[in-house]
Amino acid sequence: MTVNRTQIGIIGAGPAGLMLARLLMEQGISSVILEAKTRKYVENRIRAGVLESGTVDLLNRAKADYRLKVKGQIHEGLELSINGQRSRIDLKRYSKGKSVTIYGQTELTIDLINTHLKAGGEIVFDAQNVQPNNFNTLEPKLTYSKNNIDYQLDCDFIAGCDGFHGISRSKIPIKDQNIFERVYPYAWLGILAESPPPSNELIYATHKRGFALYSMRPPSLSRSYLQCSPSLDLNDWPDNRIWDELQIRLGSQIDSHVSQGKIREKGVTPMRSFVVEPLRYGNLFLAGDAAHIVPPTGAKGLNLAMSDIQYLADAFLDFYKNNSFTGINNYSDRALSRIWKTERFSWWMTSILHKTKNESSFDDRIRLTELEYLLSSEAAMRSFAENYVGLPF
Ligand code: RFL
Ligand code: PHB
Repeated sequence: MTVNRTQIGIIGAGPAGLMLARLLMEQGISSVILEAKTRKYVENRIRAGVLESGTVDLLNRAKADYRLKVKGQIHEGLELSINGQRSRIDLKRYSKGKSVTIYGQTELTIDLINTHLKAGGEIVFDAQNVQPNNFNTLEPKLTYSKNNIDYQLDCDFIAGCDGFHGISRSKIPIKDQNIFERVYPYAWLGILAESPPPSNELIYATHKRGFALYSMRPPSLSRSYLQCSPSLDLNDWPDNRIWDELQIRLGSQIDSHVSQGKIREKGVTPMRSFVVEPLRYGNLFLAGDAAHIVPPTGAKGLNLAMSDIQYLADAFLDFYKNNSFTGINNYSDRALSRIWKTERFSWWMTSILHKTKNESSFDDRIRLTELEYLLSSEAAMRSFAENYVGLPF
């Protein structure tokens, strides 16, 4: 067994683990990231696309925003389409000048990996059977193997940044996990297509046939989603059917603009709200999707992972620079306060835009009235914009 040592052992090279490693390194704190997948796999995962300004600021702190500054597309508004009628929400106007940046999670991940490796950071890709051990003591250890060699990584703290299906959360005794969960009775069928999007801004649509979303990966790709059944069989959805359905749900007003390019990727994403409390168990700290999931409607998952990481990096900094446990002791409560507000917004936005199969006529009318109120009230628009651009970190 080869034994190494670092200050923070990080499980997972998703946005959370990578950002934590970057922020720590900038402050002279050492870490090693253990990632189960290959670098190629991690860099090709297609996911989020909307960055809050807090996330953009953090990328700047991480010295990983050199491409974002050039390629990120600033959006000052978005559109809501209700049964084909489109209305714009001016995010900038209603959020005191803020906006969101469209930049793929794939690109952000590549930038963080490149920056970290160039700066001399250590990421072990393809690490097998990563196990957090002894995290209830002052001597936590991570064990793993690579190329049939066994390794042990001794550290002061372990950061579980290994996503919803990772190992970290499962190592906390069930009796110590308070779980809050809602599984939605629908999913999203997502596509990435070689076609320019039909609008300069995102379009969130609710329609009798269900929710749809037009998003983009500038300069030339569109990213679109359709509400579907969680058990949808992709074989039943040839490209033509997807384009037809998008056109129906997004409304006749965009028909002439839809360009039906080659679909590069198709996938089904289940919808879930999930929080585990607390985020700390001994010297194991959970962050990002390992600790919580939001349905993607509000575009919050990645951004929420980033605010956790800012709080966690600050907590470790407080410990190493000031010899103080205050940040570490407060991490869970501090992060959960923002997590729950974001859970609420994601749940609300999901609920008002998706039609459920057995929705009563009353529920349907309330949903539409909620949207009508949003579009007709300055107070409601301010509340929406404040949440969509992101609550402060
Ligand atoms: P990740 O990205 O899942 O990374 C976890 C990493 O841990 C590794 N791992 C392990 N490594 C070692 N040992 C183990 N036992 C391991 N188990 C797992 C995994 O391989 C992986 O590399 O979690 P992280 O870092 O917390 O980041 C969270 C975000 O990825 C996620 O919240 C977002 O993608 C959610 N999301 C969106 N968020 C937004 O902010 N804006 C959006 O527009 C947005 N759109 C989306 C989304 C997620 C989607 N899907 C597919 C879930 C759209 C979709 C369709
Ligand atoms: C995306 O571009 O993938 C995207 C945009 C907005 C969302 C979810 C996903 O709410």
